[in-house]
Amino acid sequence: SLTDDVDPSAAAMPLPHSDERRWSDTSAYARKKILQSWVQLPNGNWELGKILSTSGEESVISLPEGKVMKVISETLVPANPDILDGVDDLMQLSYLNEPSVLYNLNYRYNQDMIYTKAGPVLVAVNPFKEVPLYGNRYIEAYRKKSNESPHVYAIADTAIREMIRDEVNQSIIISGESGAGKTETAKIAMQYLAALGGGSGIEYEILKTNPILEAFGNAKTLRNDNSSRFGKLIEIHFSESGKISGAQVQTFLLEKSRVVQCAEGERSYHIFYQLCAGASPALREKLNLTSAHEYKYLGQSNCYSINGVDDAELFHSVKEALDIVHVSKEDQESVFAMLAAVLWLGNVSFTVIDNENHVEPVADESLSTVAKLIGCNINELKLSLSKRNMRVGKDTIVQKLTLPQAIDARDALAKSVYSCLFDWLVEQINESLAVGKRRTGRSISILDIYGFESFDKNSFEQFCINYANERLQQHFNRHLFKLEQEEYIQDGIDWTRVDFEDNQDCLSLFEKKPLGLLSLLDEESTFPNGTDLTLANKLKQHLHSNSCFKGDREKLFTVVHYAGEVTYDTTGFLEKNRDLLHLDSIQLLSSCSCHLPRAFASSMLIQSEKPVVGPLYKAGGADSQRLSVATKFKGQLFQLMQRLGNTTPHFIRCIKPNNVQSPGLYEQGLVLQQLRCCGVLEVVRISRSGFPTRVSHQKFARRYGFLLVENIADKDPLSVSVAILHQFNILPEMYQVGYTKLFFRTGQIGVLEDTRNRTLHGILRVQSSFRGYQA
Ligand code: AOV
Ligand code: MG
Repeated sequence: SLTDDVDPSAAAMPLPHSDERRWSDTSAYARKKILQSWVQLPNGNWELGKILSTSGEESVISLPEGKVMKVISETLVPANPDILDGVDDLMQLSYLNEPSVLYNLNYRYNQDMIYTKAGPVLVAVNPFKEVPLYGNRYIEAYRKKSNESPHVYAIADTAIREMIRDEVNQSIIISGESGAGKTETAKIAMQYLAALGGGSGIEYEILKTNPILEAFGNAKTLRNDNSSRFGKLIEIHFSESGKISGAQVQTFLLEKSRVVQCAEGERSYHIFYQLCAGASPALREKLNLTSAHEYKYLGQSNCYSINGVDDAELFHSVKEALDIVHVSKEDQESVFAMLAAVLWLGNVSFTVIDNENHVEPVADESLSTVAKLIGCNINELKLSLSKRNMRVGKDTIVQKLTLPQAIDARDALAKSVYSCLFDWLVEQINESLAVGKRRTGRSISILDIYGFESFDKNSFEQFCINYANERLQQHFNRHLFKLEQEEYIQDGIDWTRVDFEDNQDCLSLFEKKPLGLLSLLDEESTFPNGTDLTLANKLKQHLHSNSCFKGDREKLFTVVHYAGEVTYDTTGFLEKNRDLLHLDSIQLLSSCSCHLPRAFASSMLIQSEKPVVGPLYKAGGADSQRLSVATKFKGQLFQLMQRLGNTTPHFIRCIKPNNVQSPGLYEQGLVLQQLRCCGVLEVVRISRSGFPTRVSHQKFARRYGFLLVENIADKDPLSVSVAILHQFNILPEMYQVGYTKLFFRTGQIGVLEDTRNRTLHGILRVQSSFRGYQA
């Protein structure tokens, strides 16, 4: 049979060290006698072939459907025996190479087994359809460990157990490209945590934050019908008994620009369409609401609905969810009024009033409705959209606005109102979830940020999103490769280095001072005469020699990201980075009779460290202290990384098998590119030859010492540890003894834990029957 011919020692053999960036075990094994092999077809896909004969440098291969091909033997890549088809951990593959990994994931995917372990990392391939893997029956099975196949539930289960066992906060870090399934995965993890840690009812509230945040922070893009346009970290708090005691949501940089403009075929935030479709007649009347088609902000992208999505129905779920997180009916109505105000603002038009092309808003239904909805004087609204107060030295001068300036002022107001509304909602949610306020015990954080994006046209938003993904990728690298290897070396154990792709160079391109992308962007943002073109030129001038940077024509530049090259268009960069707060808008909002706009005005003032007056970025002006958007974001990301750095991370890598959001379609090239760029293959390699579980001698001796038959508990921890290893016949190749810690291969500690649990259980039973006897 085919399997007999495969070298059985292959799996256990350490991989040869090599400078090859990808797989090093292919050619070495290819020369051995193998019957089944991967052949790369001209279209780049791999196909399984049988080697019919080999002579000299060439082999003759038979492919499915009777094709026969002559190929250079060196290009063949060994295939695994059929018996390994669909293994649930890629570490179990005898031949670890790209086509085998691709095949294995595909094999499982075809049977709806979308989860596969890659050593310590869970790989999730997006099914783009409902798969029968979730719900109470499954949760129960994972809780009881009667189902051990890879799953988000299993990851969440490990996180809870390790949180309790090690008394360390945990994090579940989900990454992957846009549309790969991060947000769904985050919800699945939350579902499990809620089921296990539930009881108080707070878990129900936590789950209900999802429909709210998705309605207000997700939108249809060309990549994903439900694309998150903000980053989210939800920290779920547990009491000492392992029950959920509360939670806190932190969000990152919402894409504001979408409120006033989005690309053809995309949509603005879901909630706008939901409101237009689902509002009751009474609410419609109150908000003077019409259909989504009537609003200019929603009309420009020519896309109003999403296949298979009922916006009206979703509006009701959002209202229900708001009830559950204790947003009062009155507040909900105010929220909807703000949304309607934003929509109506988009319909405000302007008319020229003098021969210098100054404009003022047309006093029509849109203008009066906005004034009514936010509760302000219509004349003040009109003024704030036609004039701007500027401070020059000690004097205030009034500048009349031209049409582009007025449109800017109008859109800026709409964007601020929406983003303040989003932040306000997050605040309400947090107040509702902060049960008891007192934070005892431990937490599990789930991170779901917007995935890496590359469109035909990429702007400031993609620039920030992709920068965030670089940071996250480094966290992944650092944890799984660098720290791992450094720890082995520090503890003096045998270890051959595995090379991995470091993205430090790209991060430095962003972060280096003073000549990095962010610094140069900020510098140009403070120059009164800076334009998007001068920014592009400046970047090219200073960064042209950087290997991660490529200049391009006019306003374009390209960054070589870990996940691929992205060309950015600097159009709008400066404005979006400055994110001007117009004093007039803030004043207007603070004069409103409704409480929400007033709350927005004060939060806008708090956000800016200095009082906001006129254009903020006068050279040397007092207001240039205000942080730019990019710098603030960078600060948030650093904080995030620090927080995650204090947790035990569990990584989930979501993979998008096709670009058309379609079930059953598995494109090899697309999957391979994602596996490559996020280092999943190297993770398997390092884990297979590595020792992922490590315990200090003390801890090990303390935990398992009582299992020893021979009483040597008074000996030093190292001797106790070694005695335990011997008593349990742990094979020498399965562990290494370091100076301070013991290192184990995957799965080894499980054997010991089982014995420990069984023994403890036995002891408890003996004790309770003893008590029974006394009574
Ligand atoms: P993302 O979060 O990674 O993209 P989503 O989690 O929104 O991606 O997933 C995109 C779509 O894929 C979902 O709307 C579902 O239709 C489908 N999907 C994903 N995971 C599953 C699953 N486990 N079962 C069934 N369908 C699934 V972005 O937010 O764009 O980076 O910014
Ligand atoms: Mg998402």
